[in-house]
Amino acid sequence: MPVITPEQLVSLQQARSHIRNICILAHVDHGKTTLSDCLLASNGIISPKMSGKIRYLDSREDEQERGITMKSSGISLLFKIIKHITLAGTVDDGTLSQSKTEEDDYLINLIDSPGHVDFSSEVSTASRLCDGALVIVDTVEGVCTQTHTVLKQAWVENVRPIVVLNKIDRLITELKMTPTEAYIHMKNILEQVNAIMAVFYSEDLMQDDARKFEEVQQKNAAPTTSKEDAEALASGLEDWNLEDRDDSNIYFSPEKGNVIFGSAVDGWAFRINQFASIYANKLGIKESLLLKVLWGDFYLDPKTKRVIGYRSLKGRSLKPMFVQFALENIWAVYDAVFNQTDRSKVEKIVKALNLKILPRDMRSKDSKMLLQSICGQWLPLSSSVLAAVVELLPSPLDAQRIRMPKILHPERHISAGNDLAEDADASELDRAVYRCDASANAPIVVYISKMFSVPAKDLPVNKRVQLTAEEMRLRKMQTLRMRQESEGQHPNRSLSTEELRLKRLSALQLQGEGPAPLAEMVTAVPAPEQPKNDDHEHLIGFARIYSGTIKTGQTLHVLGPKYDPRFPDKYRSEIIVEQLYLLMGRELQPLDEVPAGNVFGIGGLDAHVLKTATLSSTPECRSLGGLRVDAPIVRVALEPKDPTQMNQLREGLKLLNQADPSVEVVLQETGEHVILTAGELHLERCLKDLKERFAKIEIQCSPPIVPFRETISKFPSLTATTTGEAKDDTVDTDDDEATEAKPPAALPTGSTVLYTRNKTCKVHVRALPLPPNVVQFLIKSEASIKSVLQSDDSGSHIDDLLSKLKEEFAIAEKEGDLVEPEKWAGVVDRLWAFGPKRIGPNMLVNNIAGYDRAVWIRNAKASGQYTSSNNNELDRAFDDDARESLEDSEDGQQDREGQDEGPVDGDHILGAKDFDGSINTSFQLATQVGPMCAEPIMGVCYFVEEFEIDAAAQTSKVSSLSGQILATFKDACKQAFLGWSPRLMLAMYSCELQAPAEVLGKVYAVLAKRRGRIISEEMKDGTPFFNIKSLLPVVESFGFNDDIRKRTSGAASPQLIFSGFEVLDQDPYWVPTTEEELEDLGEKADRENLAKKYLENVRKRKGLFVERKIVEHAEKQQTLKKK
Ligand SMILES: Nc1nc2c(ncn2[C@@H]2O[C@H](COP(=O)(O)OP(=O)(O)OP(=O)(O)O)[C@@H](O)[C@H]2O)c(=O)[nH]1
Ligand SMILES: [Mg+2]
Repeated sequence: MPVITPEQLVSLQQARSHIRNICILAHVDHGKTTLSDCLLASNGIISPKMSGKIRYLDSREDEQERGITMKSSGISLLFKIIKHITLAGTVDDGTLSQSKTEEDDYLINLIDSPGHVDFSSEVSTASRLCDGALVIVDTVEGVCTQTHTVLKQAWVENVRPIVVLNKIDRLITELKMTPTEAYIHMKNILEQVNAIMAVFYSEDLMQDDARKFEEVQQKNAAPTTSKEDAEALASGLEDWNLEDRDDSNIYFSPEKGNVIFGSAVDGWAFRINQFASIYANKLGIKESLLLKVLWGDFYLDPKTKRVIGYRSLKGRSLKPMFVQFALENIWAVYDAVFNQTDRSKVEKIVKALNLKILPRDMRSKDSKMLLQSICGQWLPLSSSVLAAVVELLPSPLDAQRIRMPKILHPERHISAGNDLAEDADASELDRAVYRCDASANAPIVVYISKMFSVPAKDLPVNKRVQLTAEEMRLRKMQTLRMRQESEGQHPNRSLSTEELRLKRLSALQLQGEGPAPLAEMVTAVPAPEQPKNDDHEHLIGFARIYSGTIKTGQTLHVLGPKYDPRFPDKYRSEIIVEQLYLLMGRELQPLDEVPAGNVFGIGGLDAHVLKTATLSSTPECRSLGGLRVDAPIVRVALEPKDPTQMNQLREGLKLLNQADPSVEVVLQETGEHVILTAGELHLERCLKDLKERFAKIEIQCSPPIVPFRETISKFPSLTATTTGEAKDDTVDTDDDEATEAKPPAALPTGSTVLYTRNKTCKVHVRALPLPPNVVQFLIKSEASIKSVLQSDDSGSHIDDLLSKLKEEFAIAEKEGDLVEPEKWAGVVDRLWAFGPKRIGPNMLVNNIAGYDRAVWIRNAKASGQYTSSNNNELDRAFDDDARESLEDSEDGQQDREGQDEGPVDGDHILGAKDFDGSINTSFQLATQVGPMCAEPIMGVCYFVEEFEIDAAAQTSKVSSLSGQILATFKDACKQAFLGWSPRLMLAMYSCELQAPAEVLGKVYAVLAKRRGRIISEEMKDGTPFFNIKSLLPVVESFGFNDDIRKRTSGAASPQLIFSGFEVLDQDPYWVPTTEEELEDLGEKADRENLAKKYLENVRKRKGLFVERKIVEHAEKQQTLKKK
C-alpha cells in the first residue's frame, strides 16, 4: 500500500472541486471507527491487516479500553480515481473508438464522531464542519435512537448523507440468515430510514407552508393599490398550494448509489453499480437498465432471460436479482472460507474472481484472515465508500452555496434554487463565502467548532521525526569520528576533503547536541521556541475555512458567538495566526497556509476562544453562531485531595471547560467547584482528563448531584391544614421578616395572608397547581419566551405566545384538568411573570383589585422600565441556580428590577405598582428555591389576591419598604405552596436497549431494582433481539450501565437520554396515622416513603435540617453489652 505523504495532501488543498469534507455518523457501536480504519489503510496510515483491529482514531487510552469513541477526530486522506474515458470515434470515418485512462486525485477530510449519547455534542461540532456524511446502520441492530438523531443533525445542518448498511457478516455468521431473508431484512431497515427522512421533509414543508401563508396574509392586510396587485396576490396564494415539490432526492435507494452494503470488520463493501457493471455483459442487459432492477422486487426469468416484476412471477419461487447476483455470491464466499475441510471451493472462487491471494493466507487456519484478504481484494471497502463520497457528496464549491446562506443568516428564509453566490444584493463577504473563494484578496472567514487539547509533546515542533537515509549516514560517521578522536586513535591524521565536508555538514545538524548513540534511528528536531514545560496541554481549534486563505503571521479578528457587526467592540479580539495544522488523526502536520474549503487545526487561540468562534479578516463578518448543545444533567462537586492544590484545580477546570464542548464548570455560591456533564461516561472522561492532563492532581469527587423539582398535587396538605405548620421542616429563609395573619383557616386551600414585620403591608397569595399540558407548553416554549424577553420589539411574538397559552388553558378546561375551573378565567390576561429565571414553568398572576397592570412584560415596557439589556442582567442573576461561571465571576450580582429609589411625593398613594418589581423578584426567588429541599419549583401558579399598604406607611420610602415586602412575599409563596400536598419530581432518563430473549429476565430485574418502568417491548423483525424502552429515574441510574452489562455478560448495552421531570406521586410528609398503618409501617414509615428518602438526602447534602433519631433501640444495645 503506497504511503501518502502530507505534501501530496497539501497540494490538493488548493483544488477545491476535488475536496470532500465528510463525517461518519451513527448510533454507538455501529462500526464508525472500524470503517474509518479501512479508509486509513487505503492510504497506508495503518497496515491493512490491522484495519478494524486497532481503531486508529480512538487514540485515547480509555477509548481503546472501553471500545467507545469519546471525541471526534479528523484525518485527511487521498483517493485516486482512475477513469476510463472512451474517446469519440465512428466506424464510418474509419476511426475506431479508443479508450484512455485518466487519474484524478481527491482530498477527503474525514471526521469520525462518537455515537454514545453522552458525546452527542461532538456530533454537532463534526457535522457543522462537513458537507457530507456517511450514516452507518448496523444491520443487526437496525435503526436506533442515535441513528434518528444523527439523521436529524445532518438534515438540520444541510449535510448530505449516504447510508452504509454495515455488519452484514453478522447476518451470515451469527443470525444464519439466508440471502433472501437478509434482503428482506435490509429492505425493512432502508424503509425505516426513509420513513424518518419523510418525517423531516414533511415537517419542513409544513413550516414552509405556514410561513408562506403568513406572508400572503400580511400582504393581504396591506391595502392593494391596483386590481393587478390583487390578482397577483390571489395567484400567489394558489401557487404555494399547488406547488409540486420534489422530494425524491432525499431518500436512500441503492439504485441511486447512496446506499452501501458492507462489513467494516471484514473490509468489504459494495454498491449495486459494481454488480451491474459485472453482470451487464454476462446477461446482455444494458448497465443502466440493470442498475434500476438490481434492487427491489425484480426477477430474472430463467427461460426468457428477461427481467420481470413481482406480478409476472405467477407463483414461481424466483429470487430477487439482488439476492441472486449480489448476496448469493457473498454468502458463497463466506460458506467456502468457513468450511475448513474443503479448501478447493476457495481456490475456485479466488480463480474465478481473478484475485491474488498469498499461499500463506490460503493455507492459514485463520479463516477470518483469509476472508478479509479475499473480500478486501474483491470488493475493497475503501474504494466503494470513497467512490460514493466523491460521486455523490458535494465539494465545498457546491456545498457552501447551499449550506452557508442558512448558517450566515439563520433568520432569513432562503428559497431553494436561489443561487445567492451570484446575487448582486448579497454583500461581498457573503458572496465570497458562498463561492468558497480562496483568492488572496477574498475576506477570510474561518469557523472553529470546538477546541481540543493535545499534550505539548505531541505537537509537531516537539515531535521526534524520522531521519532520511543520508542524514542517518552522516550521523553515524560523525559519531564514529568522535569516538575515534576521544579514544585517541590517529589524532594527527589529516582528514580527506570528503570527511571534512561531512564533518562540517553534521556539525551544522547537530548544533548543541552531544554525541548521539549509534543505534538511534530517530532524533528530536529542536524547535525554534520549544515550550519549557513539556507536559503542558495545548488547545487546538478544530476549524474550517469558508473563504480566503489563512496564513501564519496574519492578523485576524476573533469573533465570539455573541458578536454582532453592529457593535464591533464587543466580543471581539485580535490574534496573529501562529500555527496551522493538517489534521492526521493522532498527529498534526504543520502548514503555512490553508485555502478556503478545508478542515484544519489552528493553534495559539487558548486565550481568545472558549468553545466556538469565528475568525475573520474583517469585523463586518457575522459570527457563524454557536452550536446547539444539550444541557448537561449529571453534576458533581470537586475538590483537590490536597487542599493546597486549589489553584491547580481551578486552572484544570478552566482548561477542561474550554476543551470540551458540552461540559459546564460552575463555581457555586458556597465556593464549591461543580462540573455538569452529559452522563456518567462523560463524567468519567472529564475526571480522567482533569486528573491526568489538565490539573494533574488527585481529585475528590462528590456523589453525583441529581436535580429534582418541587410541585404540588391537587390535594390539600396532609400535615398543614393551616398555613405554616410544615414550617419547621422547610427551608429557612428570612422567616423573621413576616408575621402571620390571624384567621388563616377560613381561607381556601393554598392561600396565605402575611403581614410585613412592621405590620404595614399585607400580602395575600394563593397557589394552585397548573394543569400538566400548560406546564409542558411552558417548558417547550422556554426558548421563545427567552427570545421575547431578549428582543426589544416583539409585539407580535408576545401576542402569539399568549394566545397559544390561552389555547392550552382551554384544552385543560375541556379535559377537566383545572383545579377550581372558575379561578382560571382570563388568567392569561392577568399574567405577571413566568419563573424562575423569568422563563420557567410557573406563573405569577395579578388578582389585586384596583391594580391594572398590562399583561406580562408589556407592563414594564409601557412604564419604560424595560429594555432587553436590563433583562439580560436579571437573566444572568438567576442563571442556573444563581451560580457564576468561572470566567466572569464578577457578573453574578443580583439586580432588582425597576426599583424606584426616590422619595414618594405628597399625593402619591403607595400600592402594588410601586412594588411591581419587588413582587416579581420575590416570585423568581421563591420558585427558584422551593420550600421542600431548595430545588426549583415546577407547575405552580401563584395568584396575588391582595396587596395593601397601611396609611401609616404612606410616607415611607419605597426603598425602605421593598426589602420587607420582598421577604414577606417570598414567604407567602412558600406557605401557599405547602397548603397543598407537595410532591417531588424526579429527573428521568428514557432508556432504550436491545437484548436477546435469554437475558430479558435479567434486564427486567436490574430495571425493577432501580425503579425503572417499562414502556414498550418489541421483538425486532428477523432477529432474536428485543427492543425495550423504559423510563428510569436519574437518581437511580448511576452504575446502571455497568450493572446491566455485567448481569447480561455484555449482551445488552443501554442508552440513557434525559427525558424531563416526572412527578413521584407520594407525599414526603406523609406519616401513618391510623392504627393499622402504624402497625404495618411503623411510626415514621420511612422505609416505604421513597419521596421522603430522596427529600432527606437532598436536604442532608445541602446542609438543611433533617429530623433524625440518632440512637434507636438503645436498651437492646445495652443488654447485648451485658452479655
Ligand atoms: N461483525 C462485525 N463487527 C463489526 C463490524 N464493524 C464493527 N464491528 C465491531 O463493532 C464494535 C464497535 O465498532 P466501532 O468501530 O468501535 O464502533 P463505533 O461506531 O466507532 O462506536 P462508537 O464510536 O463508540 O460509537 C467493534 O467490536 C467492532 O469490531 C462489522 O462489519 N462486522
Ligand atoms: Mg467509534
